[in-house]
Amino acid sequence: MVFPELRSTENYAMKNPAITSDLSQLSLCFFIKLVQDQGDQIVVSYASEDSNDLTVEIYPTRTDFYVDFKLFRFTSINLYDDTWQHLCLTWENNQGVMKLYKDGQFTEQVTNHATKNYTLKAGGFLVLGQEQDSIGGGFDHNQTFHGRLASVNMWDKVLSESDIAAQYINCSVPHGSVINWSLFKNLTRGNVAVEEP
Ligand SMILES: [Ca+2]
Repeated sequence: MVFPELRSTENYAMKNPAITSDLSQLSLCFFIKLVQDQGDQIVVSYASEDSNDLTVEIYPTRTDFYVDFKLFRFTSINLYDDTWQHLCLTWENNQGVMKLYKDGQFTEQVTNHATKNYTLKAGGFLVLGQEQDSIGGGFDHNQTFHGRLASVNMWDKVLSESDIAAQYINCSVPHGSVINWSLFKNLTRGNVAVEEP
């Protein structure tokens, strides 16, 4: 899926409702290819009536994930190298721990105790390529994604490192139990292009 260089709030993919039951843990995985760019880019945002439940925001020198507006900041990876890279994040609400895996390998973990016992609410909007200031809208030109995405999938559990490594090594990704990439091909808007592999 190709998000064009010319930033526009018209370019995105959206699924609603995206999650059918509340989540106390999750894994979100995708392949991403980025060229050098200024500022921040939103890869994924999930918003329900209660909150901006999940946001993935990439900056040139860091990658920020939010659960319920609570920040998990990762500084160990640089994604702006114009190659395909595989990212997985896992989060659970027992300890509020998020783990990041890059190219199938565990990379870094961050704990935010403020997310303990939080659950992502079902029935919200999941958007690829834009950040939602309101549910399903309120997009900001400056937070638009520019790059390529593939195999965006989400599960309602914390995947093991070996599960994640297999996704990367095999390049064949099982369908996510919560978000299934194959459905997104028909949910693009604007000038987002779908390329068959
Ligand atoms: Ca915003």
